[in-house]
Amino acid sequence: MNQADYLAEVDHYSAHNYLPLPLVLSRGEGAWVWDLEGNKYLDCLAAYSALNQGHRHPAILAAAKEQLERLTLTSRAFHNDQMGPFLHELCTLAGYDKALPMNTGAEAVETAIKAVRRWGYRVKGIPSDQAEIIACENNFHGRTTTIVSFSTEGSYNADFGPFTPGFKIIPYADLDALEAAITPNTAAFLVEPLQGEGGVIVPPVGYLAKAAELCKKHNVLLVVDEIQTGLGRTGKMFCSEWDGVHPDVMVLGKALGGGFYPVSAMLANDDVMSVFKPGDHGSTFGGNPFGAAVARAALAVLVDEALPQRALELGNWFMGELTKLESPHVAEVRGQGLMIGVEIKPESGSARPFCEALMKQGILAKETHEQVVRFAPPLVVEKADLEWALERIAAVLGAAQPVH
Ligand code: IF1
Repeated sequence: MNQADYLAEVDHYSAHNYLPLPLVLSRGEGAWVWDLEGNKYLDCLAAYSALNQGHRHPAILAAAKEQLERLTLTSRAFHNDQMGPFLHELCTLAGYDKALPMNTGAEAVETAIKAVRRWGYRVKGIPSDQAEIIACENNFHGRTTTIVSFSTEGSYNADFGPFTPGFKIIPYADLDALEAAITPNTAAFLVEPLQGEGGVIVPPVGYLAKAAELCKKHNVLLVVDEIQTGLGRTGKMFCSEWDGVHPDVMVLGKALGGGFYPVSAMLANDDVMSVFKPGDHGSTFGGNPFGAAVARAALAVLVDEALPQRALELGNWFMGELTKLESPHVAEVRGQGLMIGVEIKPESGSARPFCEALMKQGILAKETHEQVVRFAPPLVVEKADLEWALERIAAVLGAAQPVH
C-alpha cells in the first residue's frame, strides 16, 4: 500500500473525528519520525507532549521489553510487583502521600472530580449533591461526557448533552472572578497552569499562587491539570512550580507513559485520597504491571537526563530565535519551556496552511485554535535539530505572501 491507499482506507473506515495532516508515519526515533517513503520529519508536536522523552527512548524500550517478557496485566484484584514501586517513585517525585493510577488523562481528571466531590461532602460538609467545581473558559481537560459538560468550546460538546451539572465557568487568569464564584458549596477549582489547547495561554506570574491562596482561604481544593504541562514540558518538572505552588490535587498523564502506553494518575495527600474505599473507584487496566514498568522508566529518564532543565534552556533560546524572525505573519510568540505558540495574524489567514507548508519542509507542527502554530518537540531534541528547523520555519513564516 502507498500513502494514498492508507489515507483512503482511513477515510473509509475511520470515524471522521480528526483532520490529520496528510502523511503516514511508520518509524520514529528521538525527535524524528519517518513516513512510508522514508522522508524524515522533526516532530514538533510530540503527541501533544506525550512524547517528552522522545520516540522509543532506549531506556524505556528496554524496560518495556523486559516487562513484556514477564507479566503484562493482573487487574487490581491482585497485586503486582511494578505498581507499588511506580506509585512510590511518582509520589516521591511529585511530593504527595498517594497516587491513584488510571490510563488516559480524561480518566485521571474524572478521578479527581470524584475525589473532590466526595471530599466536599464528607470532609467539608457540603450538602448532598450540591458540590460545585469551578473551571475556566477555554479549558481542555478531556472528552468524557462529564468533562465536556464544562467545556466552552462548541465543537467539543454541541449536541452531546444532557450535561453533568455542578460546574461553574470563570474567565482564565481572573482572580476576582475566582473569588466571586466561590460559595460554601465549592469543592474545588480545576485549572491548567498554562492553557495548551486554549492556544498556549501563559497566565501572568503569580496567578496560580494567588489562586492557591484564595482556595486555601475558602477551604476549596486546588486541582491542577498537569497532563500536558507536567513532566518537564514547561522547563520545570511541574508547571505549578513556576509559581511555587503545590496543588492539593494534581493530575498527570501523557508523558507519564513515556510515549509507549497510556498511563495517568491522580495525586493527592491522605486527607483527600482517603475518601476512596475498596470498590469505590477503579479501572481494569490502571496500575497494570506493563504500564507501571514503562512509567517508572519514563520518570527515570526525565530525572536522569534533566529534561525539565533542557526544556528550559532550549525553550528560552528557541522562543528567542522565533521572536527574532520578525515575520510579517506573526502576531505573537509566547510559551514556557518547550511549549511554544506562534500566533498568526488574522489577515494572514489561519494557522493550518502554515502547518501544511512546514510539513513540506520536514517539520511537523499542529495548529490549535485556528490562529496558533504550536511548537512542542520532544525534550530530547538536539539544539542542532532546532537550528535546522529554524531555517525552515523562517522560510515559511518569512515569506512575504501567506503560504497557501
Ligand atoms: C485529542 C487537545 C492537546 C489535556 C489536558 C486532559 C487531557 C488533555 C490539559 C485529556 C488531552 C490531548 C487530547 C488529544 C489532543 C490533545 C490536546 F488539542 F485536544 F487539547 F494536547 F492540546 N488535560 N489533550 O491536554 O487527556 O484523555 O486525551 O489522555 O486528540 O483529543 P486524554
